Amino acid sequence: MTDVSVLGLGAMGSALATALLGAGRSVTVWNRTPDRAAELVTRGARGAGSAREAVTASPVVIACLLKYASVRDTLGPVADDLRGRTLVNVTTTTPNESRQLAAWAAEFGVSYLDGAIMAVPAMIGSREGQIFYSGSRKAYDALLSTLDIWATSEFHGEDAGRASLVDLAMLSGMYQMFAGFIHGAAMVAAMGMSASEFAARQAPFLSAMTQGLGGYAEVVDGGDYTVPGQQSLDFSDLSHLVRASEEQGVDPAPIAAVQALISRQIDAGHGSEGFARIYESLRAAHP
Ligand code: FVH
Repeated sequence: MTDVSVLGLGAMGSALATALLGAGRSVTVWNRTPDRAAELVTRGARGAGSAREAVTASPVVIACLLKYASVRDTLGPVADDLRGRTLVNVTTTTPNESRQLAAWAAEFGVSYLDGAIMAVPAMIGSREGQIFYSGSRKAYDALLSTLDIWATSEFHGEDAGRASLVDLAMLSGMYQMFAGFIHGAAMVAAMGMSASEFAARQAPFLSAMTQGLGGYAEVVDGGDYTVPGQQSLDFSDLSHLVRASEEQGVDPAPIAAVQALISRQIDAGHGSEGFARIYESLRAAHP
């Protein structure tokens, strides 16, 4: 028996297994493509010849696979072998997929903890990264000293989908920021500014703008978009940004999406209210 089994030795799974070994845990590793286990075995991990062998080698099983389907493909056939063990699934899944995995685990008597990794592999093993967890509180408490080897751990509740929801909401903000930057870079490229020069200007500007998040959050949480001192939707009309993008022959899709949210509220008669009111456009799309 080993302390922990890690299934999936891609970039992240290998980093998790390496950190566990570095902290003195005994680790069994398995990967669909066996070659990827070789380096970890030379570092002291025990290589398993099958997912079943890996699952039965430890009381704690970590799944770090590509996506939901990979988890079902790998663990479905060994469900009975998981009985009585703890499954920590750090594969990125949607909230409902996480809940489905938790329900499936419960059916087979498996204690389930869902993990959402807010770090890149190089950050694993430091407090810099964060991993959100949700699902079994009992499993989280029992495993905390192990989970803390990887990053700063944070428990988000017994609804197994919560960690994933927070993770994906955070990533939504991040990707839209990156897309906004790349859209801006495409606009200024028309006049010969390199993306690197644009990045040097954009980074401190965006960083300063994050100070505004708290103010928007207060308005959204309070639900009153008429609070004085806000930038109104009429003032925030971004048609000129859309036109400027088109003038440069650049697809305005990222900024046009924001403008569509604004227009919907202006058209409904809320132009004098604050920018945060676009929250209502989003809620209307997904009641
Ligand atoms: N890498 C990162 O920065 C991010 C940070 C945030 C969280 N993610 C999530 O972590 C999961 C694993 O990511 P990864 O970086 O390790 O991904 P890969 O290097 O591409 O490795 C994928 C592993 O999954 C195995 N695999 C894929 N499909 C199957 C399957 N049907 N059955 C069994 N195993 C499967 C794959 O095996 P192989 O191709 O080597 O045989 C790799 O071990 C992921 O959810 C990220 O979103 C990482």
